[in-house]
Amino acid sequence: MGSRTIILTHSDSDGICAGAIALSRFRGAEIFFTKPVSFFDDLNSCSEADRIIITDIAITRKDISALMKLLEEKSRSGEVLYFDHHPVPAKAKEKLARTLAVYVNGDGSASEAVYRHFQNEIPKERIWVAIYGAIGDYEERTEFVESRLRSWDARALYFEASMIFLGIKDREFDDYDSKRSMVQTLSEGRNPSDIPGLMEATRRAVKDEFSLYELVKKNAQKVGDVGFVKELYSFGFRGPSALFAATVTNSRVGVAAFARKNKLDITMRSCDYSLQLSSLAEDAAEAVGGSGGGHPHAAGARIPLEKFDEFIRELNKVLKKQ
Ligand SMILES: [Mn+2]
Repeated sequence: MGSRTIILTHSDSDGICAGAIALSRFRGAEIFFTKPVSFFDDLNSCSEADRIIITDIAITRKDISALMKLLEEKSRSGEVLYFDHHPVPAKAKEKLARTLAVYVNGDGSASEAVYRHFQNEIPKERIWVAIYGAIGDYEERTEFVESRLRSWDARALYFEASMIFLGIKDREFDDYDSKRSMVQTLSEGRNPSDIPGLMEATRRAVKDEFSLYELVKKNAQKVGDVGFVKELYSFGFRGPSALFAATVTNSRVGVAAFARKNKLDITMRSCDYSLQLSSLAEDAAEAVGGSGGGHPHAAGARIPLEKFDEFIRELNKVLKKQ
């Protein structure tokens, strides 16, 4: 019996690529997808693993103490390697660095972090996968990725990368089994364009995105410096919906809102990269009794259903301060 390695990763394109790079290093590892809300349970069910590799999974504020305990417990019975790029309080970061075999949480994509860690133990061409993951998360402008991009035909790499982040928006590839086989393919050094059907799926997704733009153009509204759309289109296109809402209304911030049960799910984007969207989302959401966060250029919030107008007002208020 060999040793058992489990890779827990996010199912977006950065997560898929980060998982594939880890799998290049630990051939035969088992791949599981998770997300922040189910991270605790999924990690908890990783039993009898000699090694657990976690990539691109954020720790939510709410679960932090329980997760810290669980990570500690898991690292007593095996090796835990954790690569992420989502914000974590400094104290927790220090503790994780002391407790886990490897803890990396820095700038850039999770794919970059995993690649940098294993680069001397995997084929040199795996940098392509790191670049695809970085592009998928809008994180290719780091010094490391930019310098590596110069060694290859960047345009060809962008073409391949788009087949991951657009392809998984299509129904044929949005399930965990398809994504798992994508991880496998990438880990073996083959490209997204080698995956049967993915090119056609990408073409469908990009067509959907352009028709979404037309829809947003017809439906977007503007209050102050915020453009928004409500209940437009399906999952997978929230980011573009929000961004187009800003673009077509010529606003600094774009919002896409979707009702989910008794809450409103808010996605926020901006073309103004000097804004810290995550703190805008957090402040405006907390002012109306919700919660928010994310990345500086891609953020979200969840607020009470009837608080949308108030949220937009608060958003304009905090926007004036930035
Ligand atoms: Mn991710």
